[in-house]
Amino acid sequence: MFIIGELINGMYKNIGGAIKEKNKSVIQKCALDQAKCGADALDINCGPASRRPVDDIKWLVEAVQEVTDKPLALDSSKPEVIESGLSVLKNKAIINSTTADPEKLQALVPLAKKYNAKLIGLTISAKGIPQNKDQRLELAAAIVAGCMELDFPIDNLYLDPIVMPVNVAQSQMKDILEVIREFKIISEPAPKSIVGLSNVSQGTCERGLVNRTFLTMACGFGLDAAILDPMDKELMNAAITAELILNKQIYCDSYLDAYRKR
Ligand code: THG
Repeated sequence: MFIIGELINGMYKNIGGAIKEKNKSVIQKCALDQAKCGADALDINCGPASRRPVDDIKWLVEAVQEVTDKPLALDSSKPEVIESGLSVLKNKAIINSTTADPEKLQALVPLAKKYNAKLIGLTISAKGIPQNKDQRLELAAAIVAGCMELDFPIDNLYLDPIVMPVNVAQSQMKDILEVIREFKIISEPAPKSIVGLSNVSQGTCERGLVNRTFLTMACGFGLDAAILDPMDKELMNAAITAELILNKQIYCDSYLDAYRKR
């Protein structure tokens, strides 16, 4: 499982405050803490309150890459913000994200090619969030087609079914899980899959339990990557154990430690 740490996000008070006050050490500690807990990459999101996201993302990228060479996932709905982050990025890049809208694909797929970046494609369009499996697959196929037209390597594409909070869209959870498996049959080579995990537990009382249960189930449907809180040790242990059960890690009594030392 490819883990992208979600904690450098201006929606969190400490990070939002650090962006405002240009307090690098808060950001750098957050980057190092997540890497130490097993994050393979770090999401970078200025948050909804940022007045100057084009400048703020540059500052965040520069602060983070002073302390780690982990890949960075530039998280914004605005292509100009993503491009600004890419322009100063030395580490490997992940673009988070495009939608299935032609304007978005035409802006972001060439950028992903130019910077040799991985690309996350949300199965969403200007018409909104899909309400069933067929709509999700249709949007996924449109993203794959858009990437192929522009010669983007499909194995660098991560499709995201958009995880909804279970207390809002309980009847869609099964569709969201099943579509993760069905993404693989859209093309050869197959696109990969990713979820923003914490969405699933928003507004629930048992956030940790809801997160790790959903992640474990999604692993069974072939999930390749997740944006999550890597500081949640029980969650990370569940992810590692799910991979063990799926025969993606070799069993030994100390498999949790062995994974962390890899
Ligand atoms: N897909 C992709 N990228 C994404 C998402 C996705 N990026 C953003 C988000 N979704 C994933 N990251 C988070 C981060 C935090 C929370 C949810 C998802 C979260 N925050 C607390 C809440 O809302 O209750 C607030 C914390 C605070 O304010 O202190 O749950 O789906 N590709």
